[in-house]
Amino acid sequence: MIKVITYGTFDLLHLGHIRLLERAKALGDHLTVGLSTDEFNEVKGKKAYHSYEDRKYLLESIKYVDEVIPENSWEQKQFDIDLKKINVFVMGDDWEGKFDDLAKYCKIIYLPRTEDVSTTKIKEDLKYGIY
Ligand code: C2G
Repeated sequence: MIKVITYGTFDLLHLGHIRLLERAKALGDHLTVGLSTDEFNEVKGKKAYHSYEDRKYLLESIKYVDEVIPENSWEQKQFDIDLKKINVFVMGDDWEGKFDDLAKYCKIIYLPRTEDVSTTKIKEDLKYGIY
């Protein structure tokens, strides 16, 4: 069984998130998502609209997602990969190169981001009535 993992905040779930999860799952048989906790989002300089519990519930409702675990730190990835015997680590290519150090533990794949959609863009468009 090929096990895949990816990480993120996945706030205001949108097409870009779903397409990332779909492509990540297609790379194996099992997809784990490391979901940024509200506390870790502070470290990342992000404030999610939905709580961790709600973002977790939403992700668990997606057919491509097999498991959701908390992402509490930048450093946990190697331990998650080791503990869960992950074969493939996937991120959108806005992270291109940033996690290459994990190549000693598993395959690293950066997937092209989906154009013209982001949580930030959704918030901005709603704020200025652009929709
Ligand atoms: N994504 C995408 N296309 C978009 C928007 C996002 O492919 N239009 C991808 C991102 O590249 C990322 C995933 O969807 O792989 C989740 O996006 P975010 O929730 O913004 O993740 P981020 O805050 O970048 O957290 O340790 C890693 C971090 O937790 C990543």
